[in-house]
Amino acid sequence: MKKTFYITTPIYYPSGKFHIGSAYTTCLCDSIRRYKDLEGYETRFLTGTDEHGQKIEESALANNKSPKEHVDYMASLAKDLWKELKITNDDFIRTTEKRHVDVVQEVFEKLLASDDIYLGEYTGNYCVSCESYFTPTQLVDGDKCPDCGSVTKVLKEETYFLRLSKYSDRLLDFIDKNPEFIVPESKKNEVVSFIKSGLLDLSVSRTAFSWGIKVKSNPKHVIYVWIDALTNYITALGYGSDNEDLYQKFWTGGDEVIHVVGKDILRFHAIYWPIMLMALDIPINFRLFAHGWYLMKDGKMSKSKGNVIYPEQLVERYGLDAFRYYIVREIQYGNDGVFTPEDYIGRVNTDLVNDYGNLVSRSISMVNKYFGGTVTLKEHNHEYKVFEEDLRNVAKETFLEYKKNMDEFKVPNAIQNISALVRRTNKLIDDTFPWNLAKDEALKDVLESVMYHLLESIRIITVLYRPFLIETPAKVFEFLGVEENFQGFKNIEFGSKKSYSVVKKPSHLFPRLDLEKESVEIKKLMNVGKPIVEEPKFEAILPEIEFEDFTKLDIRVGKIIECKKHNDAKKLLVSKIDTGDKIRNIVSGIAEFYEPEDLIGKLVQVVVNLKPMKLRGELSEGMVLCGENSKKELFVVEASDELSPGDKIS
Ligand code: ME8
Repeated sequence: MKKTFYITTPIYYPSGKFHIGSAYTTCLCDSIRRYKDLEGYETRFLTGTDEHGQKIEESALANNKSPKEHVDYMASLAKDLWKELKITNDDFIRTTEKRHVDVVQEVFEKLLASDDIYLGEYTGNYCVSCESYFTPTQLVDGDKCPDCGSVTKVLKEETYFLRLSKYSDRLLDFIDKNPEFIVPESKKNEVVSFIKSGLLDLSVSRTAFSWGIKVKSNPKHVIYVWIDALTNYITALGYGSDNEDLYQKFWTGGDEVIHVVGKDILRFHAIYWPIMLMALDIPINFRLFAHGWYLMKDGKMSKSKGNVIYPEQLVERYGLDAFRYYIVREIQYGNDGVFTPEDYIGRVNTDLVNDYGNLVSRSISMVNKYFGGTVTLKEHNHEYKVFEEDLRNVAKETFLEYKKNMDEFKVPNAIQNISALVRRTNKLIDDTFPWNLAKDEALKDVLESVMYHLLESIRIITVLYRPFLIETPAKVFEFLGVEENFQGFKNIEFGSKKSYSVVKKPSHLFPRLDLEKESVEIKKLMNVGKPIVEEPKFEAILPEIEFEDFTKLDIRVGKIIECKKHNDAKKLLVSKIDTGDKIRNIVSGIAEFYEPEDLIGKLVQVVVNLKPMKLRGELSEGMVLCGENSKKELFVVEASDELSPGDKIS
């Protein structure tokens, strides 16, 4: 019987159009799935959308739609995108589907009945965007979310709690006994220290909004979006339904289950999910692979920064395979990666155009030129045999390394293994000078053997590329006349296919890209098109105040004397400002918009009678006034040159 393999992406929030970040996780999973298929596993691949919660409710409102209309539309866009990227998911779960909702309600009731969930009260700063509460020490600038920077709201609500604390020792013990549960190891260590720092019971219901799955026994509560979302991995297999066949096959009786997640949501998957399963008495037989992020040169992708790139744009201009190759190749295992137009074009040109595409086209053209298109494995004892033997050894080693890397989810490393084999194969041409061999009739067998080695190596390379290049392998196999049974791992060994008849005129695989011109084109693509979720244009005017309220503010001219980056917070700058009375230490959240040296010497406006507070460990004795433009960029409000430090502003 075949071993089973079940792989999942996170279910994405359908709050906006998906950028290359979501496409990264999905393409990564699809490549791993395709690899496991080649390995002979029975595979299943799940993706979907996480459609409840306040964030979705608000983005529906911003689009003048009901939440259901909004998620229906967004889920259809997601499905179209995955189709365009030739993602092979077997199922697409939406958390608003009945098959999911019914089971989540039952799961909640089960956890209530076992007293793993209890009713209590919670007060705290809540970030709508991240659907999470934060403690005062976690907040930035007093009330901002440490993850996304949005202003949090203070909420007080009756809420159900999940007893995380009860399970923390069991979870630590589980992680200890299953060292491969979370990879990479560095991410596992983060989780372990988080658990060791003490787990508070988790608030798992909300009363402040209604777009969610209702608690069956107390419908004024909706179920916390993460409890709802995480359950998708088993509801999609039919857990708790009339037909649990898939659940039994791939989960309880399955061999390998892997949840692929971005590092941002590791904690939910590494702590809440296993604890939910323990409480439900369901085996934790999954593993977690947490990957890094695609960043842009100026940090996170965001529409307001004008640095977003969408997968469809790259596919349309450069083809599916170039995109799918780049996206899984560029982020190194365990790290973040930076998307730049130059790297994109450079990677495609180097690996696909120059190395692979060129190898295929020149090999086919030589086989046509010297042998009328047909070559067979030939024995010879010429000195060139050592180069061929070396190539065969490299091919063998490559496959072993590649498999090891793929089994450890080190996709970029596996691709590098293939690239090395491509280079080694190109080198066979440099080592043997076929055009010289062709001049001597006595060396015809040697030349044919060299040609055969080129084609056999291209076949192996192309098999290895199958998880990453979606359309190209079929073309190359057709160019080379490779039958289906030589297109998989079964006959990967060098020498399995003994002869080749190639096509006369292969079509072009990858057109060469003009680095400068195309980099400009990609920059133009960034952030064009109408964003589906419009940014709010004009912030509402606050309610009227009395003149006395205004006079409570003491605003003075200040001169920035020194300025440096905050040691511990990327968004903060720490300045020494002369405000006439003294030199003040002031922390401002403007590091994304200014280099410290740009500010030194500026005359600015400072609120000097704000109660001093500590921001990430730095004392702040006042506030520099800033204006925010529609792109959410901040600029300090400068004071006239006619004014001096300490002059009063009113
Ligand atoms: O968190 N680089 O959904 P989400 C790499 N609904 N990956 C990125 C990325 C980037 N720049 N941006 C997003 C949620 N991702 C929850 C998940 S699962 C039970 C619930 C990928 O739409 C990455 O995998 O915010 C990240 O973890 C995920 O999208 C977050 O997707």
